Amino acid sequence: MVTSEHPVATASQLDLLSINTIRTLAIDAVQKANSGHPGAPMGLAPAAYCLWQQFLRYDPEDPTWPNRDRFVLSNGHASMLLYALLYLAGVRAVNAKYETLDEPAVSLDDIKQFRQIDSKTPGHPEYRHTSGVETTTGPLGQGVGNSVGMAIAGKWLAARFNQPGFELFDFNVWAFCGDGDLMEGVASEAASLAGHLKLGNLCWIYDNNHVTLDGPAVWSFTEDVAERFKGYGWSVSHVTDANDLNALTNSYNKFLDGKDRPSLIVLDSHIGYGAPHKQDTSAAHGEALGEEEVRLAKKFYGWPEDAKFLVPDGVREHFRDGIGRRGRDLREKWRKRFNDYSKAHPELAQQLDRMQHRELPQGWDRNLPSFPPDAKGVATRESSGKVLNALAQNTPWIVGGSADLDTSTKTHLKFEGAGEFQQDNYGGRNIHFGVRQHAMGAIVNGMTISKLRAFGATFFNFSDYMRPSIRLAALMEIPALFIYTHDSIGLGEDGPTHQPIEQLASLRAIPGLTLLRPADANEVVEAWRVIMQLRHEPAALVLTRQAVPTFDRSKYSSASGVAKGAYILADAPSGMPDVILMATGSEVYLCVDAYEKLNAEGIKARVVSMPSWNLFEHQDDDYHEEVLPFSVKARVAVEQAAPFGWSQYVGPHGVVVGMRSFGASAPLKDVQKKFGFTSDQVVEAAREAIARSR
Ligand SMILES: Cc1ncc(C[n+]2csc(CCOP(=O)(O)OP(=O)(O)O)c2C)c(N)n1
Ligand SMILES: [Mg+2]
Repeated sequence: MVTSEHPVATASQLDLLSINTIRTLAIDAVQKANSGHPGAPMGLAPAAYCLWQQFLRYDPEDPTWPNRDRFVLSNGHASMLLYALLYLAGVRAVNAKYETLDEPAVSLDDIKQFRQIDSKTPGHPEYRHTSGVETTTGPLGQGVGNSVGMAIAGKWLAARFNQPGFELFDFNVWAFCGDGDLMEGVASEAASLAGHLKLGNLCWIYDNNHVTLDGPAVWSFTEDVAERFKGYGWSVSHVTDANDLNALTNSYNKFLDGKDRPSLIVLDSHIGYGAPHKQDTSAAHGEALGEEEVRLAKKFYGWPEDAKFLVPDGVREHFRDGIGRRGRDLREKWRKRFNDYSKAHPELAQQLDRMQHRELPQGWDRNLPSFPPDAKGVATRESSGKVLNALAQNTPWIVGGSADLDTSTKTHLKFEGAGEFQQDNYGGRNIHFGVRQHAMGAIVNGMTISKLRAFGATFFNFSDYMRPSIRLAALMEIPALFIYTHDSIGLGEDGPTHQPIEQLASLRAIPGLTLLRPADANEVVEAWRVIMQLRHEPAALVLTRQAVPTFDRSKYSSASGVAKGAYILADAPSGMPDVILMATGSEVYLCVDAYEKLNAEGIKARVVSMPSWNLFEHQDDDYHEEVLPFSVKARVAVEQAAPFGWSQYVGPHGVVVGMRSFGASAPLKDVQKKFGFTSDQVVEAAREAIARSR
């Protein structure tokens, strides 16, 4: 057997055989697909093998065991590393009901189908698509961001559920990352918060291989990463040879011995072969090696040069005896402990069970406020804060916070015992994310994956700062919750830097994201009802800074229509309307005012409140026809935002009263007048639409 120039001195033959199996599976899969990144899996195989085989507390037979260690591959382009591990460790598949199946998460055939349509082995690891993948990675920096959320969740779960004699939660979160991850701002934000919170259950393993896609990392990345992380309050250790299993073992042990702060292990490695003189460029540049290079690589590893997808006898058994046996023992002990716990603490055990299945506790909607008609009304951020506080008392695993805007977003949980999540109070329900929107998004995702109902809040305009994480929440089909206040030019004096324009259109374009912009306090209640019952979709709740009237629901229809995304709020006294006025959020009352004025003039109008386009799209054709009859061509849409997208509802004769420019800094009334958001303007638009449709 040939070893590298930096021989794995203490490696047993089986260790090396296993490591090279991971490497050659990655090489062969990428070569067959003629696409992908073989270099990172080749370089990282020893570190990953050592972690999985010796340290990871993970039972391949039960991949959703709540106290399993989490393994995050933040450098998702190294996906074949993860697929090889899932296959070799024999991780089983889990179905949509969270039932473990008698089939592998990834088979050898799946590996042969790397990057092919409908395979279990897509280009980058996808949560929910492939069992055992703890989070979707690929957009660099997100995975390590998620890992901080998982570590927060681990601390929170321990604080809430561990009882004397019952240590239910003590899992660790291990994340692999590369230069790209550590260059991304989201990783820095997340690391800064993790250091502040002293998350000692978190370990990042940094593949310091000195290259990125374009070439040497020094072209753009020369800072002292170790010093930077020390500055964040992390413990930093160094492994100077990524093939040295002893050194790897020591560094992992050092992390486990520490635990008073997060750990960064800087792993000096060589992309590709794993040996300095053999650093090949193609692997570093994210391409298949090519047939000739594949043969050379195999020769270098002492592998049969013509063998493809070779898994030598004994390798899978070796994993079974290592991670498999250790994981099963730990998990069986835990299950037994949980059984006893269920008897001693039945209520807590039931809560855990519900959480794990993304179910709500009984009485989750107890004591929700309802709001009497009020012409002056209340800002939807205010009513939402009341509803959130009621809901969070009923559902103990609602945990979240804002990016330093609690007093503005009204998302602080104020009831007795809610508490602040801090390094000395990991049971707190209020998380202070600091001014770190992007990390907040990634962290909320990580907490949500860990089965908390996590939320993050900021001004709507700053949703731009976290869009990549919102998008991933939608892709992962997780019920992460994003609360956005100050939702339009209606915020007034802060001006155009803070006034969202295109954000509604932009978030509506994300597939699977449920966006709700309620019109009044009672719509807020209904919006929250919808949100709480989401299990596999993220939600964005978009709220006003300014007061909006609370509609008289004895005069207009019930707010329960929110669940259908759009509903007739006020209708023409008899028969078909001459014109339909549609709006969301704070513009609905302008339509109601206009409706009354038009009625007085004998023009039959209908008002459609449309808090959620995508919920409306989920309704059937009959409902669409009921709310927006095809025959009514005169239609007006009113929204203090870019008109982009409204044409699908107003049609060719319709008029959109929207924003065609950025806003302006001025008191609310002046801004609304300047940009034409008055009920008289809506009446004008209605006349125009009627004229156009004739
Ligand atoms: C946010 C983001 N930007 C760009 C890319 C494209 N990309 C994939 S790998 C890579 C290079 C990353 O370098 P490094 O993390 O050092 O990985 P290595 O090549 O060393 O495995 C880039 C730019 C990406 N996946 N995500
Ligand atoms: Mg690199």
